[in-house]
Amino acid sequence: MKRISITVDEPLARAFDDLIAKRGYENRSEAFRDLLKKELAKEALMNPEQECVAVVSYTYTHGKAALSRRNIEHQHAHLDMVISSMHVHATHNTCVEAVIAKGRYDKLKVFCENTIAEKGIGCGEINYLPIDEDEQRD
Ligand code: NI
Repeated sequence: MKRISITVDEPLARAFDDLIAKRGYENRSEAFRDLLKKELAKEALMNPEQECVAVVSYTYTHGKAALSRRNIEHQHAHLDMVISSMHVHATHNTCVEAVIAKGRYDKLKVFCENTIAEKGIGCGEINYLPIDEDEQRD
């Protein structure tokens, strides 16, 4: 660990402390580390070749067999990226699926965006997590 200190104005310090309390951080260092990691992850995704894991999640109406079949076909067509998928029967009418895929950001982005653009998908979200096989950051 390396110690760094920063200076901010009073209103920003208060807002930061409010955020820390609201999110349940134990201290400023933990909160600041998370903010910094989030910015570094965003910066990493500026590189289209960045290796990532993506989590694509979406809802759709139960009983849409054609959509289910298209989703499965789409995943089979991208076996090189899809690691896992999960289906949850959220209500009698709503299904939730989460697909985890790994690969280069530019290729993953196309796969993920096409997944949630499929006709019949309710709401969809994509979360990209840059990964670095060589470096470990805590
Ligand atoms: Ni279901």
